[in-house]
Amino acid sequence: PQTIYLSDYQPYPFRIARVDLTFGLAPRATRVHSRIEFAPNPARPGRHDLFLHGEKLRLHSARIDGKPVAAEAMAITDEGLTVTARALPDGPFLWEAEVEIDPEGNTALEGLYMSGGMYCTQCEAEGFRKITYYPDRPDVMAPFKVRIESDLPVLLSNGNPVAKGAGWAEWNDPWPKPAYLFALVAGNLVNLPDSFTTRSGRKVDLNIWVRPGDLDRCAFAMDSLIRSMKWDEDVYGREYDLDVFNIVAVDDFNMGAMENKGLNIFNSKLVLASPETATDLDFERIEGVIAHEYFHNWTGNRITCRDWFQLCLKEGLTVFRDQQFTSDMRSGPVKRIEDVLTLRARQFREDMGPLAHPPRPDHFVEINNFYTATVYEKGAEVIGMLKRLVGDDGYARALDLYFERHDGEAATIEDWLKVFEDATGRDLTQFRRWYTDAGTPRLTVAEDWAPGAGGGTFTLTFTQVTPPTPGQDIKPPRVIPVAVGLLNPNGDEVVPTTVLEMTEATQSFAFEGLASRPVASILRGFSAPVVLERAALAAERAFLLAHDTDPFNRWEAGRALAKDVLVRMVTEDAAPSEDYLSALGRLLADEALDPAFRALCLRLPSEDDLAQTLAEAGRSPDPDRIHAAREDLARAIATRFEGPLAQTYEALADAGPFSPDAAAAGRRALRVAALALLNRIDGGARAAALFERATNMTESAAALACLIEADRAEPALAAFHARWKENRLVIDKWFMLQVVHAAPERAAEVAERLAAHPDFDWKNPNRARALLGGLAANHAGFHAASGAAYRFYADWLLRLDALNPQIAARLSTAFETWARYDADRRALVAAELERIRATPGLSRDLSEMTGRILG
Ligand code: BAL
Ligand code: ZN
Repeated sequence: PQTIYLSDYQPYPFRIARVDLTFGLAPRATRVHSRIEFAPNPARPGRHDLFLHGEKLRLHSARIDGKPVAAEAMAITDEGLTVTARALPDGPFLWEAEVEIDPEGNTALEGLYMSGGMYCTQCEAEGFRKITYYPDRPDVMAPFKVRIESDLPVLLSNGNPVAKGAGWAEWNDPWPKPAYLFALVAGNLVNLPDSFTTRSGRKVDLNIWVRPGDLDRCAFAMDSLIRSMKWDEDVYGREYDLDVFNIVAVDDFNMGAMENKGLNIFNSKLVLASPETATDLDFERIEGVIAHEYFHNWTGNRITCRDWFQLCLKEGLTVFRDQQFTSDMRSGPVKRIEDVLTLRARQFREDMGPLAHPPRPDHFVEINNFYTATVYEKGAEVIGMLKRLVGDDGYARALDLYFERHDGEAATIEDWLKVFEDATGRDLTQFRRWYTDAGTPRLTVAEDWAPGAGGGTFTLTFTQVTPPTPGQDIKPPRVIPVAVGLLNPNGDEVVPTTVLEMTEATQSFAFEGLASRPVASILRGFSAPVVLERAALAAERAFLLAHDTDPFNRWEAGRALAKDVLVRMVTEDAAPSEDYLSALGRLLADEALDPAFRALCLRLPSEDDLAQTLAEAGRSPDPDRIHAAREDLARAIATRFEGPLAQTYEALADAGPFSPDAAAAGRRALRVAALALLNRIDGGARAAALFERATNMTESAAALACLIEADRAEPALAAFHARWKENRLVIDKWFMLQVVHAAPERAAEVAERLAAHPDFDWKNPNRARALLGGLAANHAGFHAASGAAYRFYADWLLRLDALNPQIAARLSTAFETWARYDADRRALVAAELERIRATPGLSRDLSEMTGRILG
């Protein structure tokens, strides 16, 4: 397959003044009639062939200015259609084509496809070319008019409704957009209506469209949408720009959701929620993703990307904005900790393996393989650093300038950085490396204390090194904002948070006039996405856990203690340290702390995180020992603190009506965290009782997970299945929990048994992800020495690839860490990856991924 390079970018030779599409919907033979008004693009002078992308299309007719295009003037390949320049008029011309497509046969869920009897589209990144011939690239923007002909009752597309009648509807989207934002939905749907009046007085009709049985689970998503619209006005001054905003929930969807102009399409998992069916985490994700897709209206749609290399321009910024929104809606510190946990679990893991790439890659084979944690989460971190460096006012000025200067355009990372330079006067040449260089910098710190008559001087010396990543051996130093605060030995803050700007490979920063040697709190709020290597004593970490005024670093100190303990348990058979246990005990007893924060402190580092830490220290991680050590530590905590944990668990029993708000969710999080620890010593007794009584899914799922771990879940699993068999989203949880919490030695066998279950509808991406993603998340189970899980997983990747390459390629990242492990495991994984790679007919998606993972 062909590699596409950023350096090859050239503007498209034509502009489009307007697009008119008519769809005659039929499951196996949908007719798409297109009328596209082209004109030469002055940015590409001279005469050019007309190239239109198109895949899996049956062309019935093609005309230019009303005349059929002669066969000899047109060439059609698997990728598209070319009309020779000689056959084109000099100036503007009208292209008309009629094609036929097969939505029902479209199992890749890209382009126009069917899900449970409804028509739906997914065009990002390159799905529109499966709908009709078109320059399917984000820098070609045009207003679209759409007519849909179908007997289905609800017919939706982008923009505003124009007219409708029996069997047809017309939509007009006045805002020029790239084809990836096109959407069409047709189905037997019902809606939850509401409205929002923008600050300039535009009344916007809001609708969430779902299948008839799902209407009672849309209220939280609607509430989240209204809060998002208000927040974007209040915080970014961004107003909505159409008369309607529609959201549709669909069961079969490759992504989480999609920001199509005026018609967002969502995986039903990220819309539907009720206390009985959705966990608190589901509620939080729904709120965040509804906001994310809505925020794209300005950061993504009004200002889009020039080419797909610029994906993080819209995704990094929109993730950053949705993180800010969640912080404002909930708890800022808790959100920051959750985001860093995700970043480390997904992006650091990616950055330290064979799939490492910069937030702005410079080449790809299949763009769908670059919807990654690096583009999204690291892209957001980079914006957080920019904001820290230029300050809140500078950030606000830069964003205003960005919206003013680039509205209606397809922009680049260079454009983005230029608005910051112009708005703040700062030179961002060095900062740009965060976008172009892959890899996670490692920051080591040395401390020096020099007492003096007029007060002592405390010096921090930092050294940054970024390990090589594929294709990038040399990494020049980056700008790293390091937020630091100093505490005196009593725990009082003597130097408040100060941002040190590191620009060199090694650099020192001195704090003078201090009465006594301070304790440094470094990288407060996780001010840069780096690995901080600090040889701190356990007592110092315990001190920070008790006294740090920065909540993130307080949590981080506890995390570092837990990790140190676990690493020593794995490598030296050490017992859990007293420093850690007593610090944890104090924290558990501190009623002044937010329960959500305490819940996060009780959560032990994951097995994958420990494996990564050991690998970085040059040791080959043993998944069984890691699993055993983590279990031992959990048991030791439960034994030591049985009384306080039991008291916490009882005291936090839900009283009164359910609320999905952050405070109530935090109390449930702490309660189930206590339960998970106690489960190690009560044989599942509390979980069994809770499972019977639980009135919300957070507790119900937590109890079920505990029962599976205690190996007494059979009746509960049967009851859960019987109760929820009609609810696909809840049954996804039933599949996932069984695999994630299976004993490692049985994980592959459990997955195999579940794959044979009649409810394992593997063509549904959520179901496939529940089972296979669940297996990959069971660290010791996935890496069982027998290789059974590797084999099972590879078999399913191949099976899925034939149907839905995007899903198979995404799931293949489970193998990205293979080089960490011992020679036997490496040989087993390599054999599976080679087997996949050698399979005839493999998709471009999976073949690129297996090639990159193998290296
Ligand atoms: N643009 C793809 C889905 C999302 O990031 O919102
Ligand atoms: Zn997005």
